[in-house]
Formats: sequence, C-alpha cells, structure tokens
Amino acid sequence: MQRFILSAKLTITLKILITLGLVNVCQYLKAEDGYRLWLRYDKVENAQQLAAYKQSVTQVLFSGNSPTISAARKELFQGLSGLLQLQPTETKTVSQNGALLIGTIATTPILSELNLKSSLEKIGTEGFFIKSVKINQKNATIITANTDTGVLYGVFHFLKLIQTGQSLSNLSIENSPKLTHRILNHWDNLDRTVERGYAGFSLWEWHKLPDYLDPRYTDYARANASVGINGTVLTNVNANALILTPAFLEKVKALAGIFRPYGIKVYLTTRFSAPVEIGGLKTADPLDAEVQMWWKKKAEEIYTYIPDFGGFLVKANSEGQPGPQNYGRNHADGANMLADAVASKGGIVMWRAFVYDDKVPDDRAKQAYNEFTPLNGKFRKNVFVQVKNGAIDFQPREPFHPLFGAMPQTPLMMEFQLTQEYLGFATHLAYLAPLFKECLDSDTYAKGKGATVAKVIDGSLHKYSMSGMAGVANIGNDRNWTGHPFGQANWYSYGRLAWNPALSAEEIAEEWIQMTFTNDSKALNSIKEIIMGSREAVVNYMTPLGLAHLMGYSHHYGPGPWVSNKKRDDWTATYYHKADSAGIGFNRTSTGSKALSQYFPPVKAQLENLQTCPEKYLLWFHHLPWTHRMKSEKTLWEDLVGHYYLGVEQVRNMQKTWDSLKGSIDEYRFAQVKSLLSIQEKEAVLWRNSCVLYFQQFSKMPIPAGYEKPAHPLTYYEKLEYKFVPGN
Ligand code: BDP
Repeated sequence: MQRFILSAKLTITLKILITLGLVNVCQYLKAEDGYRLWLRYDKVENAQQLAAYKQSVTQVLFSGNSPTISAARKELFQGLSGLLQLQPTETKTVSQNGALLIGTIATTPILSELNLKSSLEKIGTEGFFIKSVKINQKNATIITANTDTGVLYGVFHFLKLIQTGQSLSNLSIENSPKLTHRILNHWDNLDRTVERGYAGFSLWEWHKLPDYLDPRYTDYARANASVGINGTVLTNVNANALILTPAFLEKVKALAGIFRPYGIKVYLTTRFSAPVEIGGLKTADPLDAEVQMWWKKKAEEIYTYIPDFGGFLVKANSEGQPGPQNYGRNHADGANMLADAVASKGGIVMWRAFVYDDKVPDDRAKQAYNEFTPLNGKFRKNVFVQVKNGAIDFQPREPFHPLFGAMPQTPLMMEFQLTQEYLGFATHLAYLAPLFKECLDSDTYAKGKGATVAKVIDGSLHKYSMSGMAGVANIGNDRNWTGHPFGQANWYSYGRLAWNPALSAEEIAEEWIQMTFTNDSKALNSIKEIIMGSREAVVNYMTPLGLAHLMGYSHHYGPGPWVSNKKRDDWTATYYHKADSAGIGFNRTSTGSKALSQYFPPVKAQLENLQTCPEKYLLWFHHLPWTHRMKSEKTLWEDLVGHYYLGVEQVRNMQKTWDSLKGSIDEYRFAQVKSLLSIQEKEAVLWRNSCVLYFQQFSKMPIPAGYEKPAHPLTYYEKLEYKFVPGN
C-alpha cells in the first residue's frame, strides 16, 4: 500500500515536471545506453514511410511451431510493435492487402502454389527468400526458407529493411550465407576474466549456471542470429580442462539450450593435456590408444549433454600450451585424434595455426607456414586449420597470412580479432571492417590472378567441403556489451562479412549506423565519415608504413617502441622494428629473412620490389635508410613523422565531426563517445610523441618545422607505467 502511495506520488511529481518541460521523460526513464545494440526497433520517424509500412503489414500468417519459429515470431512482433507501433493480427488466410506469410515451404501449404522450388534450391539450408507476391488477388509478402533457421534469418532481414528505411514493395530478395561456419571465439576464462577483453567480465555466469539463466543470454543469441553468426566457442583458447568435467558440461548444456533456437551451436576449447589433468592418464600422446579412447568417451559424454555440440577449438604447442609436439607428434596427429572423437556426431575441430617458438631462430612470421604446409591434405575431413588474418598477431595493419592459398587440400578458416587488443582497447574508436576487407580482398595468386583470400576461405577456390570464419569476441558484461559503443560495429560487421565477404565495409557501416544511431542522412554521413577513417587513424598514430608490435609489453596498452630484452625476443618491439642508425624495418626479402618467398611469385615480386611494394607494407618487408625517398618525395623519416602527426590530426577531426552531432543523436551516447574520443586523442598524442622521439634517436633528424613539439623528452614517456591494465 505504502509502495503504491509512493509511486503515485512519484508519478504526479513527474507529470508536473513534464508539464513544466523540466524533464524529458523518455531520457529520464530510459537512457539510450547501448544495450539494445542494432536491434532498437524505435518507431519509424518519417510519417509517410510509416504509413506505407503499415499498409504492407496488415495481417500475419506464421506457420510452424518449433522453438526457432517461436523465436522468429517473437522477434517479428517485438520489431513491428516498436518500429510500426502495431500488433498485426495473426490469421490463417490472406484476406486483405498487406499480408505477411512466414514459414518454411513445408509448413506453409499456400507457398507450394507459388513455384518457388528453384529459388529454394539455391538458398540452401540457411538462406531465405523474401518476395512480394499476389495471393487470393491480394498483395502479400512471403518470408520463406528451407529450414526454420532460414526463416529466422529472413525475419531479421525483413525488420532490417524497415530499420534502414527501405521500401517493402516489389521485393525479391534471395539471400544465403557464403560460409558454412560463422563463429565467435570468446577468450573467456572460467573465473569470468576475459583474456584481451575490455568490456567487463565474461557474459557466462558459470557460478550461477545452470540454475540462473540471465535474460542477457537470449539477447546475445538474438544479436548473433540477426547477423547470421551460427556458432560460439564459449571458452578461452588458453584452455582449462575443467570445462570438460560434468559439473561444467551441465552449465554448457544450459547455454546451448538457450542458443539452439537461434541457430547457434556451442563449441568448447580443449586443453590438449586434459586426459592427464582430468582423466588420470599418464600421457596425452595422440597416437596412444588409451588417450584416443579417452577422447572418444569424453566426446560421447559431451553429446549426451549437448546433442548438437559443434566441436573443439584447439590452441596447441603455442605460447606454452601443451600439444602433440610434446610427444614428438605433429599437428595433424593431434587434430585427427580429436576429429575422430567427434566425427560420428557431425562435430568439427578447429585447429589453430597460431604457432611460433622463440627457440626456433627463424623469423616468427614464417613459422606457421613452415609447420603447416607440409601437413596439407593430412587432416581429417572435419578439421579446419584456423589461421589469423596476418602472420604475426592482429596488428593494426598486417599483410595477409601466406598460408591462405597454400593449403589447397585442407579447409582454412579465417580468424579475425574483434576485441581491440592492439588497437587501443575499448577506449579507441576503430571500425575494423576495412581491416577485415583489406585481408579478404587481397589476391593470393594461388591459382593465378583473382584468387583472393575471400575465395580461399569461402571454399570456392579449392573446393573445400566446409568454410568458415572466426571472430575473437569483443563482448563482455558491460551494459553496452562492447565497452565502446562503436565496438558494436565490429561485432556487427564481422557477422555480416562472415555471411558474405563480398559486402563492402561502407555498406555495412551504413546499415549499422542506421539501426544503431539514426536514419537522418546528415548525421548518418557524419558518423560514416568518422567510422570509415577510424582504423587508418589508429594505424597512423600507432604503426604506420608497415611497422608492427610497438605496444606496451604483455598488456599491449600504449606505446612501447623501446620494449626490448624480455624473456622472449619475439615479444619485444625492437625485434619487429629493428631501428638503428642505418634505418628501420624488418628485412623479409631474399637478402633478409626470406619470408616473402612464402607468397606466390606475383605477390612476392610485387612486395620485394621497392617500386611496387605498397608503402603501407613498406617496413613490414624492408629495412630502409632514414633518407630513403618516398613516393611523396619526402625522406622516410619525414614521411614517418608525417604519418604520426596525421594520425593525431585525424582523431581531432573525428572529435570535431562528433561534436557537430550534438542534438542529432541521444545525449547518453553522445556524451559517452565524446569522452572516449578525448581519451583517444590524449593517447594518440602519447603514441605519436613516444614513437617519434624514440625513432629520432636513430634517425638523428629533426621533427620537420610546423609540427607541434612533443611536450616531454623521451625519458618521460619511457618511464610511464600502467598498472592493472585490463584483459591481461
Ligand atoms: C595473442 C594474445 C594472447 C592470445 C594469443 C592467441 O596476446 O593473449 O592467447 O594471441 O591467439 O594475440 O592464442
């Protein structure tokens, strides 16, 4: 009773304040905090458009009743009630213009009259088909597919048409994924810390699972399904064997149950030494019969919990993780043993190619290729070799990994990193789709011109039987999921590119902005300008002209070009930039480490030749004197300094453009991004000053006139120390 009186009082007070114009009630009660991601479903603002949409959706005929169809139905009604502010009636027959028919061909008999067979054959098991048709002489729209998951994807696409202001007339959309496996990799530990995670703790509340199911798990699944992500690896590649024990499998089962209706399979990372650690065996040798039996039994056990378990992701013999080489075996021996254990249930193994060893004297960039190419064709059918986009480690810019194109008989899976380990964490705005695209569009020349990385991983080049892309997630339990509101764009664009690598970074940015921020064309263009230039800005103020790995030791936060003399040489900055009085850069040509010889001849020739090597990769492949003449006619030193200063300028421009958006987007996110951009500006200056002063010791050349001078001497920057850096 008392509560009622209190809330009545509060309502009256609010009403008075609203009448007086003192409180904008929407903002007061519901800040746009980013939780809803790109699935905001706010009312369509343009009245004309809204009226047209309403005419296109007057009644709904939903058929089927699986959990996936229920999820699709729920999503549709949630979307329509928000976007169009209507609850269309569900009917069984088309009786007026504007009917929406949704369901698989098998559950929707009316559709069999429409002659859709050839279209449905084309879209496979996950594609969908949205078409304007006439039924009973009435205008109708059908959303159909061969499977319930296809229907769900179709519903999300239909809602997106409205969210992005597109017409619903004369539709004829046939859409299907180009890759079979579109998977997020969570580097989440069982204690809920996230390796290289900058958005809070892990979403998975292991302690409360399986009894408490956070509603957020469903929203996570919705977001993934909306972009077609169909798998999630729940645990860190630096694996803990405990995830394979019954107590944890029970928890995994609960999550799998939530994700299943959304077409998402669950995968786990395995610790190669699990048979010893939790199985009591003396060895984990993959050729040992007892070990093989242990994994078979373990897999059978997992399938009793999760009948559609996806399989294993494995990091082995890399950065101290155990693996088959501990027993004198190779990667194929290890992968095949696990593949055999899951094969009969349709499971797969994603075996990572991220291997390098500081005991091996060769260039780190060459090691994965050297270890894996001899194993081409030696893996079981259900094994992917998962390869990072570049040969070192998710740098702001890397040339494509030479393994792409080099393993025609072994399906290669792309691994991108969405979490910004090397791109300023969740404080820097960096839209990564241009980075992903740069790699996907690179020509490997594996079968002559046009053999792009995208064609390798979509399986078309070598006729792989499966194809896949993995994205190391940038998601945590921060209210807005990704820490930086623009981090959401990296999750979104990853999903879109895994669905179709041919999409452009720009078109993805546009749809994301429309759904996440606004349809207003002026604001849209300003945000697009910020987003599209953002990654290049980061490259410029961190690692321009092909430099790499200049980040702080171990945590990778902030500049550390001076990092040297650590326990592993290949974890220092000096290993990568090799700056000295003679010049700067890593010589990977035939007079250096010969890493270039791992590329197909036309690529090698292009990159080896200073006239044709794109300057963005220059110091990745060449060690050059400070006085080297660049295309700009400037010396290498001047050009390098120019890039560092340009990077800071670009961030300042991003700030200005963002400021111009005041009033066009909600206040909460406006203020949040504004603050984050000012951190980014501060840190960009820190990067610029640190790197320019550090390299100047070797170039012994002045910072060209006209540039603002660093505020402090080099020693100041070298002494900066950061404690408790997240994600480490
Ligand atoms: C590096 C990260 C490290 C990961 C490793 C990997 O610094 O935390 O464990 O990659 O991919 O980027 O295995």
